[in-house]
Amino acid sequence: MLRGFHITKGFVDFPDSGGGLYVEDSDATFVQCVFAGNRSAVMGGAVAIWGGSPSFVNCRFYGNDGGWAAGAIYIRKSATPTFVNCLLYSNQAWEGGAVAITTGAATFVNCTLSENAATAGKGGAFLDSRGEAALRNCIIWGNTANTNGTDEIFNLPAAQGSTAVTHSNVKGGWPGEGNLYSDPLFVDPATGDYRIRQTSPCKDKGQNASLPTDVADTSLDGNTTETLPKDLGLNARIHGDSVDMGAYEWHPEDN
Ligand SMILES: [Ca+2]
Ligand SMILES: [Ca+2]
Repeated sequence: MLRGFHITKGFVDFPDSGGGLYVEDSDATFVQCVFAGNRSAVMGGAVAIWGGSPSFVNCRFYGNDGGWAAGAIYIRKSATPTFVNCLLYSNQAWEGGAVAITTGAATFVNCTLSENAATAGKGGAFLDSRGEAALRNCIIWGNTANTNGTDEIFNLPAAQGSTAVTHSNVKGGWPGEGNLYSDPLFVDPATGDYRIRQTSPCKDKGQNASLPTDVADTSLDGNTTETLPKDLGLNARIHGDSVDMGAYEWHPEDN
């Protein structure tokens, strides 16, 4: 387990991928890590995941540039990574502004993806070509793509990429149980503050059953079998009636 690593300003040139980190057939867990300002000429500005089942918990990815595809995270070789309480913003690539999945099955729980950009093609936040992705309790809002109608999520239809979205807030809407299309009311995205305001429609609209166990021990109490107890800000993951959508739980002291 790697806790508290900051991986910044890495670069890989053609034909390599993963500007900050290349993870091959690994089940490593990355906790409270920051990936910022990394760059790839081809695929995966921050991280390339080739096989394996790595986990990223309470990690932030911003300002990464993937080159051709995957501004932050590139997934292939049937990898099955998991992302929990992660924030991905202001990443860019020609296609797949934050994430591109060639093959594999990625799971995102309580992640926030915003202001990512596909500068020359499709999928402002997600580009899923032949993989499967499950997005639960997520906020996917305000990403942009050069191709009309693919600002947030794009599945390559002919290749049967499939992104299953539930209990999430997606700008423009997306089919799936419990999904919303309503401004999440971030506190101050201009300064990277993607907490939600008291009046946010995302409050209490996640599904508690989607929360994983605390494998990364975000609470640092030695208990890794309890239900995820912390959010990205290390505040209680559930406040009020139910878990919120997104990486941060709303708390009265927030705003
Ligand atoms: Ca709540
Ligand atoms: Ca714990």
